[in-house]
Amino acid sequence: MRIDVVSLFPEFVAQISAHGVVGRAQERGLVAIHGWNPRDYASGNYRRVDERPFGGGPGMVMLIDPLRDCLHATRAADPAASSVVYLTPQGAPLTQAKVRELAGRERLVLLCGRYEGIDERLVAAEVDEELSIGDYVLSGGELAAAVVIDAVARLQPGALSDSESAVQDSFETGPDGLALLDCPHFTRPVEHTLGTVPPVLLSGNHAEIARWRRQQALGRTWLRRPELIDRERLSRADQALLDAFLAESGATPDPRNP
Ligand code: 9WO
Repeated sequence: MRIDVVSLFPEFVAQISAHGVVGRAQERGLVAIHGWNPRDYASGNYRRVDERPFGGGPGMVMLIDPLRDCLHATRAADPAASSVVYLTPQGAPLTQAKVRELAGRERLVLLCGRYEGIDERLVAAEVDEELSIGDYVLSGGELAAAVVIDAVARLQPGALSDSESAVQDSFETGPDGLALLDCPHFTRPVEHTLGTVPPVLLSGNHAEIARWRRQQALGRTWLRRPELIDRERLSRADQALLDAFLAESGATPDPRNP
């Protein structure tokens, strides 16, 4: 997969993506990240990329032409079709389902804005979709682009050392189509002043351990993100696990109506 990043700070995104799973995925040739700077496509002595907004108000707006020439250059650099994704709080929410869809594409162009944003005519003419990583304002799209790159790169076949681990993570969907939060994790020592490890994890009984983890995942999802669970759609076994969890924890049966 090829990912082009259009940004006034392309090296910033490349730097974040040089480590860990994404760095390894690049070394293995599973993803190639290319940075592009619209300033290189700006004209005049000052190489301006921004101007004051029509209608007044604070801040600056990114000019159409340097961005357009830069985007056209990214397109010309590779024959594979590419969709242009603009990272903005006005975009559709990024979900794991969306990440899976993006990860299956041959090419992505991630467009990062700075200042107050990009001239809307450039967005209308060149952007295929707008994505948001959450309801907060950053100082630019670069960190959001790094989030997209990380989420997408780790799904490339061969990116993770244990091919199972991607499937087990929070928000990865199980065979029943249900997305649950992750269960808690523990490592040595067994006894610590902060507490002891749940005995079931030391039992060596893999069926019991799997059951406990499933129960913890169901319970925390129910308590923390009830909107992720449609109780009616749970299997009988899962309903029983959840009921036992709630009985044991003394939690309110329905966090939506406490
Ligand atoms: C600034 C602002 C200030 C007050 C009210 C609303 C506001 N929106 C913005 C804004 O969109 N600024 C952007 C800065 C311009 C485009 C790039 N920037 C950006 C991208 N900030 N935050 C993101 C972003 C991208 C994806 N997901 C979450 C946030």
